[in-house]
Amino acid sequence: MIASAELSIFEQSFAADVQAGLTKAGQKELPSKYLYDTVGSRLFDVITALPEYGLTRAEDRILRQHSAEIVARLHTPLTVAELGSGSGQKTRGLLEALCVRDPTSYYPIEISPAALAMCKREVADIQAISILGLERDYLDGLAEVAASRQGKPLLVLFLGSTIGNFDPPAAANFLQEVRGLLQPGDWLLLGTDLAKPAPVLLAAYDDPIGVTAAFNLNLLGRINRELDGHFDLSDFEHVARFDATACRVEMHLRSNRRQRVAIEKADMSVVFEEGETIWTESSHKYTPADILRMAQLSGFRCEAQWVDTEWPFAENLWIAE
Ligand code: AVJ
Repeated sequence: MIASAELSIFEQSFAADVQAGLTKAGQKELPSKYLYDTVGSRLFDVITALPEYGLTRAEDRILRQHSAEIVARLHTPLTVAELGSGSGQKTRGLLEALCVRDPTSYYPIEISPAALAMCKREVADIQAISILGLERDYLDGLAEVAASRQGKPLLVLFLGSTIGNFDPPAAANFLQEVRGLLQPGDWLLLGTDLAKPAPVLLAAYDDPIGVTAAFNLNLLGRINRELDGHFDLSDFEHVARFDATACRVEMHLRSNRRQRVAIEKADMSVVFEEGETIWTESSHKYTPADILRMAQLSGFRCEAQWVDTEWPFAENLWIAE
């Protein structure tokens, strides 16, 4: 029997992505979306509480301080779709403000079933909300929501600077695809972390109690659990780097010695040299000019922007042209 016959559809694509990333010539890599299994989603929630990781609190402050103004600019009854809802905590206030005005359908789109379940629990008691969670990739989920919008304008939420995980050409391409699913006049509320000094960023992605290290290493743990991998996690180390030219923080996992690791369900074994890394995530940081350029490149007009000054972060309200 061929191995793939025993794998679920999810395992097949996870195995294919692992295989492609770890056999890449030059820099090995793994897609950051696989960081968010049940363990990874919970570790990410702990990261958001760390004093060094100011990003989530900055966005919370913006959404709390300006929710009345944001809602006032969205002047009609809406259907809301959220790309990557996570635990739903950051969205709750905004949904409450919308639902007080009009009954609102909320579609969280989330590939992590654990996060989706948490999100539904978090917003379930809001008056006049109707919730339909979609366990899909972002664009598949958004296409479904767009098809069932019932004549109302769409508000797409893409918060937390998740856009920063795409490199700039992929980000522009992704936003163009989002735009392609929308109609003129639909909205996108986009969270973007802004450039700040390298030491601040490095501390945010390499915290002193090791939560981010655990979050990163869990990716190898997940490969062990779900693909019968044989990684010894004590042979790898979390590394955070700042690339000033690209203005991004990178997370890597560095092999402490030369070693060969088998991954049974990906039908492979891979050699790591001593000091070689697997690149697991990029988090791009933006200038206000970068954000305007992204809007123009992808067919949106920037309607408003709110910036947190304590931890530079911008919430952008874009309108589809
Ligand atoms: C949830 C993708 C925005 O890139 O800052 C946190 C994930 N990685 N610490 C980010 C993350 C390391 C986070 N995003």
